[in-house]
Amino acid sequence: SLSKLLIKGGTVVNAHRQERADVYVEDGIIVAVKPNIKVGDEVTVLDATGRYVMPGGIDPHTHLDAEFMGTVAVDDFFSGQAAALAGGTTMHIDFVHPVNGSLMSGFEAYEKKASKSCMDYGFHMVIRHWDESVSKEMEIMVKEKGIKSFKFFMAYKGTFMVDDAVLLRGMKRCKSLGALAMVHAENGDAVFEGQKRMIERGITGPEGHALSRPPMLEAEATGRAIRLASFVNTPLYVVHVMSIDAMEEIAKARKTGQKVIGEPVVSGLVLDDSKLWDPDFITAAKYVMSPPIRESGHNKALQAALSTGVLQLVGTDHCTFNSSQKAFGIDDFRKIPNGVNGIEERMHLVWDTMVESGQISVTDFVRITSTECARIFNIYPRKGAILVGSDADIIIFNPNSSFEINPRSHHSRTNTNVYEGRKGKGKVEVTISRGRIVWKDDELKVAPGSGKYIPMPPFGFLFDGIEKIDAKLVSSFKAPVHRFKSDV
Ligand code: DUC
Ligand code: ZN
Ligand code: ZN
Ligand code: ZN
Repeated sequence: SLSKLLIKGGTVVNAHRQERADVYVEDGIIVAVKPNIKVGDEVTVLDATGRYVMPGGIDPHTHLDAEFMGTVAVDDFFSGQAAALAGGTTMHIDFVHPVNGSLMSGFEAYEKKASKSCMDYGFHMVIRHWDESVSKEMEIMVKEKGIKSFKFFMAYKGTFMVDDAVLLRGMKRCKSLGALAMVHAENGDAVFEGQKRMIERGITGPEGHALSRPPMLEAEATGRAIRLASFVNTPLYVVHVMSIDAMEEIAKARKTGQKVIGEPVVSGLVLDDSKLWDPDFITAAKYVMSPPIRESGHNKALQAALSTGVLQLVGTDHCTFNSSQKAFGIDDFRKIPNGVNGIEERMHLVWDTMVESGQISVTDFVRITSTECARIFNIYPRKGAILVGSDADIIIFNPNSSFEINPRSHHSRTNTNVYEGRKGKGKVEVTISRGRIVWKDDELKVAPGSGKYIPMPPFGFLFDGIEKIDAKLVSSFKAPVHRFKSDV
């Protein structure tokens, strides 16, 4: 059935400007953005007076239902996405792992995991080894499956880690396919040595996690990946930039004009490593992720880098484990499943940390939480914008209300929320996912199977400036208003 929705009286914010306008939605698509839209009785009207009307968040970095370190992350595609929607995020991009070396088997396994989705999602693909079949399958992923980004782990020796030879070949293949190479940048050999050193010294607790893999190892791998990408002459996306040291490598490369994208994650922006020294094991183990959350000071510097554009978009690395899983590492920090939550908290924490603190504008907020991600993965302006023809993934945000993070009322399945007790200004009051009101009055209304896979189209405008993009796309974008006619 044709659903009609009017969002009235708010301030519409896009990455390129904000304006007083109403937003009219039909059948999941934005069909009008202008002041004083008049509608009939059959239309659901939401009052957004005094509120911002913004594109729903897009989280570029999540691990839902992920098999990792001998266990499985507790948030699957339904619970993780429900949590996301309650926090104003309407799309995420997850990492597909190959199965038995096959990218296609991995893709099919993830299609299955994602069949219970309640919001839209996309995929990156992890490359773990190299041979002819991987090279061939990469082409199939790009041309037939809508995957345009491939991630290489430079750490996790013995499981995910690839060496420089694989990384180089992978980067070359990305270049030839017009795909984007991504790296988890830590020197995995040195981390392995560092971990052994800690255990030999009797440091078996979570603090050993931080001590075994210092910022210099993140900086080394970041710099190495940047130079290899330069050698191959292909763009590079560095996931979860956690330290000043790694950020400076990115800043240096970008200054020379190299195409390097840096993604900080919420934990790196707002937390510090002090909890890793908590005498209570579980309290400390909750905070174990890789690269580690750094000493106080790195967070502020990453915020500054985000505000000046050295880093461009915010992810979460949402990968949640319950305390019973974190307890696997009670005698040895190397066995603590790595990962923290964030998919539900990202929008509020970025608002509070970056906008409320005066470091960035409201339009910048939209850019770093949504538009930039859509642009990098070439789904803008279908996603990441409130424009005629865009998908109706929209939030109504009240800057004068407030949020408080409470693991008893959060929507993730995890019992290890690292943001417990945090509060601040601003609240996502309504979330709309392709025209459906899924979050309102603190209530979720989500249905498994309602989310759609969003394939990434071939790159066209990648790495142009945002202003240029908008001028170009706003004038040339044909509104696909009837795209879902067949569903009606
Ligand atoms: N780091 C984490 O903390 N969790 C998932 C994967 C990763 O690289
Ligand atoms: Zn193989
Ligand atoms: Zn990683
Ligand atoms: Zn990750």
